[in-house]
Amino acid sequence: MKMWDFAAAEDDRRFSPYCWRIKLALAHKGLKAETIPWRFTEKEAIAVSGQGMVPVIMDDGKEVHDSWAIAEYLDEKYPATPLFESAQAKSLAFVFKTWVESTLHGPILRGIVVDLFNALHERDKPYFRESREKRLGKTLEQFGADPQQALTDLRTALLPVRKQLVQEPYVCGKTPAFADYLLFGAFQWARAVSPLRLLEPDDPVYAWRERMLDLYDGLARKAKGYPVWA
Ligand SMILES: N[C@@H](CCC(=O)N[C@@H](CS)C(=O)NCC(=O)O)C(=O)O
Repeated sequence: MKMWDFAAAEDDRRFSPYCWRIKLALAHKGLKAETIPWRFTEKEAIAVSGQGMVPVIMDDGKEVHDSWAIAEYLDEKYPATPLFESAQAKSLAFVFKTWVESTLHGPILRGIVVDLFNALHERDKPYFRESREKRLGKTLEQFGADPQQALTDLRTALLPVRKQLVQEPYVCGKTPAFADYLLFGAFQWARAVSPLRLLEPDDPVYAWRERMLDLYDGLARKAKGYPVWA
């Protein structure tokens, strides 16, 4: 299996939250993929997918893109160790995915946007600045002007997750599954490019993130990033 995976200036600094979900999902199933470093300005490399975003996977000659579609595909093709235990769990995970993207990605990006920009490959910087400033309606620096407020917003928004994590070790209960990977991707995005301390050590979400970093022989902890919570 091959997977196109977003890289920063260095090939081994992999930061995409959507790609991290899939790397954890593959490890969950004991599947291996060759990850190919990809950048914003390399759209032709994934032209086979008919769109311009990663993750994209190629498995047995079949192309699949979009992290949710890839998770569904993996559970269909490799049903052992499911990412979704039931149809009900999958529906709830879909709601959770939307919550992570609409409620958590924003404050995290406000906290790390300038570090993220600085970490990008030089070739990607003009594209990122132009496309994001158009989308945000302000400069990256204006958007990221108040990282402390971003942290407050993020930690407040994490309340529902925190309530779960004082009861059980994972979002999905006793063992991790796709909803954990959805949430963890957001933290791994920040860790790859920014020293900003997103969580305090007394936060149950912090302890969960430590467990997630250790999963699958430390897959996420071994990845290049900042040891901000050390
Ligand atoms: N809905 C997609 C979103 C993927 C996505 O936004 N990928 C970003 C990387 S984090 C991307 O490839 N962006 C390319 C661009 O903005 O041109 C998924 O879940 O896979």
